[in-house]
Amino acid sequence: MKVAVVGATGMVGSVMLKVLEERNFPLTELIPVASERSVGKKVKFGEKEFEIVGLEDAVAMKPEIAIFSAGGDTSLTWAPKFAEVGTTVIDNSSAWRMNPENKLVIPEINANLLSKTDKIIANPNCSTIQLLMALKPLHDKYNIKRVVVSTYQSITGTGVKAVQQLENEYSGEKGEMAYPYPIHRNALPHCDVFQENGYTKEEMKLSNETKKILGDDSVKVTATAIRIPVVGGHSESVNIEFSQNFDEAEVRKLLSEFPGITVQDNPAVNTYPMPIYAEGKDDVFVGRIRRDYSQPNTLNMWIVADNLRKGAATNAVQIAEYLVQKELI
Ligand code: A2P
Ligand code: 11C
Repeated sequence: MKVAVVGATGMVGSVMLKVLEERNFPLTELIPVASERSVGKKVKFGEKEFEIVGLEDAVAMKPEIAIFSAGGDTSLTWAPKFAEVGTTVIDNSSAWRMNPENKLVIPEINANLLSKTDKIIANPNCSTIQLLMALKPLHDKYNIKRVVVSTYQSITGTGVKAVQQLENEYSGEKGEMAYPYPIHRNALPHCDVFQENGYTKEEMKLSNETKKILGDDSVKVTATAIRIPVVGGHSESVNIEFSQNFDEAEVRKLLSEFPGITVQDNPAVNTYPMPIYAEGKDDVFVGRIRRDYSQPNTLNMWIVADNLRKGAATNAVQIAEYLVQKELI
């Protein structure tokens, strides 16, 4: 497989390279792509170095797969150009996610929807992926009516500029601000831009993408997304109301058996998921599983995952693996 990684120098793109290498993706040629600023520079992949090329040249090289993480505008303009030359694009931006023509895929949940005709496949938002991994087995069994989720999101979701802002604040240096306020010793109830309805775009992604991935518009989600000064991953406090009663032991079993989930839940010895341990791992970690005693048929839990891994790069590479395995390329 000839594979292009668009945004190869970025926060997610560099993890994509790492994940492709770690998982021994059947790659015959790597085409790292970035902006004109980076063309000619080199990136390391395994023992080799590859030269970064521009988008025009990358299209001309007709890769079988292009994995994009270079922002929505780049995806909107360039994904169709790759698709035209026969490349299958897996896009990590929000550009194509809610377009009815494009599949929104978490391989453990709905990769079966994919066919040879899907030329631009969307990777969901990071906070959606980890939420849905935990919701899917429970929805199948008990039918979810409503979810209330509050997120505690890593600054790596914003990109390099945010990581730099936090480092500057630690060291007392002045520099460019990624956020409107300091992030060190702070919590910002503000991820992505505000919309007319008073929610942020990040909060609405959690609601809209959930319905599309579950293929069920009846599942209601209301979200509050918070940015905190953490780098290892996103955390989510989740309250789930089912349309029927559930068995707590069965919930634990369903979660433990779902591929890609690790249950970490033993309050007696202070075992619960935390971003400091999720960092660099591909799994989604679930803990603090307990009945909500304030109303019937309702469950609380805490979900943590590395937003750059399962929330972005790993999920995209898993989609690519599925396409190869099922000979859909
Ligand atoms: P570059 O490093 O040349 O700017 P992040 O999300 O960490 O900010 O990274 C964004 C990624 O997208 C980088 O690899 C960046 O390349 C790339 N990128 C940004 N704008 C473009 C563009 N117009 N064309 C191609 N790649 C782009
Ligand atoms: C964040 N979820 O942490 C974002 C980052 O739609 O892919 C990724 C934005 C997206 O702020």
